[in-house]
Amino acid sequence: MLTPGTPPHFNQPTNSLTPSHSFSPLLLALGLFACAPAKSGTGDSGGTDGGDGTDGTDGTDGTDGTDGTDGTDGTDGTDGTDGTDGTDGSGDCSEDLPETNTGEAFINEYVASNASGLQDASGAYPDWIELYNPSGSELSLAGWAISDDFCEPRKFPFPTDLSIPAGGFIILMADNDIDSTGGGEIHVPFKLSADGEDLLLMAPGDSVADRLTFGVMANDTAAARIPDGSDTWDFVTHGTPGETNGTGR
Ligand SMILES: [Ca+2]
Ligand SMILES: [Ca+2]
Repeated sequence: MLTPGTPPHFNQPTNSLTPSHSFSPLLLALGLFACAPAKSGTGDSGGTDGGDGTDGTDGTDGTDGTDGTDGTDGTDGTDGTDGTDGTDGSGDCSEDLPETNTGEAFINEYVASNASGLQDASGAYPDWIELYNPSGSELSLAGWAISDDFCEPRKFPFPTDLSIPAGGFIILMADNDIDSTGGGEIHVPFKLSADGEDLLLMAPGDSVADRLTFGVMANDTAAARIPDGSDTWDFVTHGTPGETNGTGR
């Protein structure tokens, strides 16, 4: 607390400037300090500029960044499309055929394993099929076909000039050798399996003249309708190719 009329007293540090001048309480309150009064005369010349500072040293390299986090798993793939339906088995193709046979002609006799029976013009022993025409007139086979596969009913379309005599027979060589034409023989593009298979005689259009499915066949044994064209089958050694069944060998 200052007392009016009393010079202010300050506790000065021992190394402070000598108070050879007076202090103004106002200036002190403003934090200003006036030192020696300015003198008259020429001014000192300025000092020379300092030299440029040396460049700072480069900073040290930064430390390597931490490894990134693993990516998230991919989303699951979409489900595959359904497969297409398989084709029908060969056995199911019979359902696509007409239910009844026309009976215009018959698969009358056949051999599926021929070792010493009928010989063809080349001297071979082919499997064979006998067709029978039960009518009293010649039957043209133009537009007809034969097959051992219900799924391929027209595997072998007959030559258009082929016919079966009235009440007669023709023989087909089932040796899968249609290029063999010696002796005027008819060869078809399939053999008969001794383990059994199907036979199909197609009339013109989608008509089925005759059909059958047989099982295991013994060597040199014919399966024959006896009498011709009947529904009764029997087995005959070597059979009667081109002749009425139930007679001959
Ligand atoms: Ca055979
Ligand atoms: Ca016969």
